[in-house]
Amino acid sequence: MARKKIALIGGGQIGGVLAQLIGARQLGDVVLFDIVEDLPQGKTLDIAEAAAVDNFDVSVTGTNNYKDIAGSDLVIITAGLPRKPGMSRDDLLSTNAKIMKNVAENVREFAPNAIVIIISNPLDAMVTLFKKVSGFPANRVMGQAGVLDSSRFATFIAWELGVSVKDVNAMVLGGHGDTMVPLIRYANVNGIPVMEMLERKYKDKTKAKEVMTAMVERTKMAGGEVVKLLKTGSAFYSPASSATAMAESILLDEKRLLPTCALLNGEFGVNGYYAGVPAVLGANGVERVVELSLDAEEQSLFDNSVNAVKKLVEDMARLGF
Ligand code: TXD
Repeated sequence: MARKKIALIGGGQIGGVLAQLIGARQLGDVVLFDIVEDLPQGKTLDIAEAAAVDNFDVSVTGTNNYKDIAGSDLVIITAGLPRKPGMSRDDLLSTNAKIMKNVAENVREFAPNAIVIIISNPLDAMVTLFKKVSGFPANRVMGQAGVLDSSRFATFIAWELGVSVKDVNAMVLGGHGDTMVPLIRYANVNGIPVMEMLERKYKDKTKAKEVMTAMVERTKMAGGEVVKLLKTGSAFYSPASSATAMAESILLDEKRLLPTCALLNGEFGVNGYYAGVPAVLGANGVERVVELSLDAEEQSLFDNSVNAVKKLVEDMARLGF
């Protein structure tokens, strides 16, 4: 079987870690593209020179020419500006929409059969724009946000309960903005509801609720917390890991059920918009969206989050995209 080919569009912070992770895991040959001259060549030379130590022999190369992404099975897009302290993701809309339109035109031309994972912010709008410009079918266009947001939620739960994060299952749905929806009722540690563990720990239902609310709020603001500390950009290790998990599920046809920014076609009561929902990822990309029952409060939080996505898409249309 021929090796898979993975193109990474954007050779900045996340793109660099992605090239390293995907190379080291030998998921396929990696081509890192950026408009900045020499940057992707330099990063990939550095990564390729670690191959002898890390024992991988896929090729990891850099380019400023879209022709080199031809024949890619998977394209992961991080092109665009990251946030600076005090900025919301939505503040990036006009700059990154311009970049995404250009990227989508080139991916459509040079890698027309690829499955595409978008990471650039504001995520839900960028995925919507890529889908519109590329004309690719919905199963081949998705965004990464939920795997990261869920991983952040799971981390805070593990720290709070003093258990390994490996045993925590937690999921965040909705848009990748401040209205995202961490699902409290479904969060568990190897099947044991997190709320029950908190109630036993504190022997007090009100206190348990307060602790959970604090974790939910920290999850929603977790991106901003990192931006504030880094000062010059946003999180990059964890977004790259999260997209790599999605890439692996697609390239190895694992059919993992991962929170994914996918196009909704009536699921969860939403039609024609992208939002974070559980989806099965395999060789055909988003193979299906998995519905689950939400109670009245969860549904209203989800609707609120989807409304934020709708507003963002309207703002983008007003800007001419
Ligand atoms: O979970 C998530 N979805 C995210 C998303 C979590 C954290 C950050 N997320 C967003 O990813 C962030 O807000 C940004 O919009 C993207 C990329 O973040 P990164 O930290 O990697 O930004 P960098 O280091 O600035 O890299 C962006 C690169 C940089 O090298 C530019 O030269 C390049 O994008 N760039 C372009 N590449 C190709 N084509 C065009 N037109 C272009 N313009 C800039």
